[in-house]
Amino acid sequence: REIVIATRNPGKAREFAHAFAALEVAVKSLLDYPSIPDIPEDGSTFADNARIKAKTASELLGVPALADDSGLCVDALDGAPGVYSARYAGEGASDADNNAKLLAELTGRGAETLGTLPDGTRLLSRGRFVCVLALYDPERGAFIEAEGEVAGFIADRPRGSGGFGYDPLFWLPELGRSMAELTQEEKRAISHRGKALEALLNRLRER
Ligand code: ITT
Repeated sequence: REIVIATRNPGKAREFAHAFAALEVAVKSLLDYPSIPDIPEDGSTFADNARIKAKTASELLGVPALADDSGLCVDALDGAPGVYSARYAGEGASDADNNAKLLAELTGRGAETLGTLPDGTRLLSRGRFVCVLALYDPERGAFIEAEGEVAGFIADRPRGSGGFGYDPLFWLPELGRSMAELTQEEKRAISHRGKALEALLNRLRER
């Protein structure tokens, strides 16, 4: 069995490959299909963008496709970067650029410190990661969707080298670690993506 994930984000592709390993499903991503053009994400919600990516990839490849649209919503920034998380510092921005932009925005707004960790790290805002998954089945012409979220704090300096994106700045108070300090298993158990995938698999089992 094989599933195509409609993503070119290597961090996401890695997490899906890990999650599906136990199910003995071979995972491909758009990184395996370089001839497929970049899919314009012009939706205004995570769900819109997930549907656009899943349906477009599915129609181009002629197989079911699963898309993940996700992002970081920061309270002190009124929910930004949200659906713009991947291109917060501009089109084609690196994770490092986006993290630098996030800290600059938070310090620029003079966000008050919500807490200080023993090593001096300051917690600048509450925030949450959101993930919407859309699986498009070309035979039925229908979507199956699921959503997951995880709440935490934005720290004023990075910690850890795992994960991707904003993980080094995302502090999980219950675990006393940043998202980038978790193993793949630990991240899957608590993350927005892990929860959304769990919900999606439950929905598929119900059918
Ligand atoms: P695809 O559209 O090809 O899947 P993308 O990176 O452009 O890749 P999104 O539009 O969904 O995907 O943007 C998601 C961004 O949100 C991602 O680039 C990160 O900056 C951030 N993000 C999402 N999930 C994350 C996670 O688990 N850890 C850290 N940052 C995450």
